[in-house]
Amino acid sequence: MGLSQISDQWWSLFHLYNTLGWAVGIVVLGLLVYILIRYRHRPGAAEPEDAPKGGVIPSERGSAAGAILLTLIVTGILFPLTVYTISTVDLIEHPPEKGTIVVKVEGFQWGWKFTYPNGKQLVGELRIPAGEVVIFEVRSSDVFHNFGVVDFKVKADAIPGKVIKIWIDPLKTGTYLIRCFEFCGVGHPLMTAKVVVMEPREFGQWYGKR
Ligand SMILES: [Cu+2]
Repeated sequence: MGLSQISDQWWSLFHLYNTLGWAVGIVVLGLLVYILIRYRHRPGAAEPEDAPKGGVIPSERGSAAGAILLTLIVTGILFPLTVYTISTVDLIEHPPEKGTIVVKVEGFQWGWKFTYPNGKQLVGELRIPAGEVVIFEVRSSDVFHNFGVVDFKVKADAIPGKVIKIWIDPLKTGTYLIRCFEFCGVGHPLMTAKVVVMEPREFGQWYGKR
């Protein structure tokens, strides 16, 4: 947590879906086990009165009020989830208007090349300052690749002839993994790079004048 705005939102969305998934799973499996025990076959014992009969549709179909209530509860859960999910995708796909650094990212068989606004180039390593917005313009010089900055939870296709923008705002210094997420030939498993998030002052010394 606290790695970037997008990864924070991604994780809170993940925990929300994970918690709901567990809650639904426990209720469904709990009911299943309860029913298996309650209506199990007991030699000699009479069937419970409310036991379902094979091939017979129960005449009691529940109440309309119950059906409406359940529909409202399900909608009340799913609608906010949809809105939250769409807003997260929207955040990832729309870089802030004023990006401080725009780095051109070029995928090739098999590696990643990074070009900075001042012409500096790096292959296999991306250096960026902490606390700033970094926009990536992702492209490819040969086949389809996919540029994924794993811990920051962003990914973009690298497609020849196309430029796709994604962004991150790293808040913590450190070294993180970049890798290709689209099978692109025999070298694909080795198509990684690292992103080094530096103290702004240290980055400035390396980068020079902006
Ligand atoms: Cu690849």
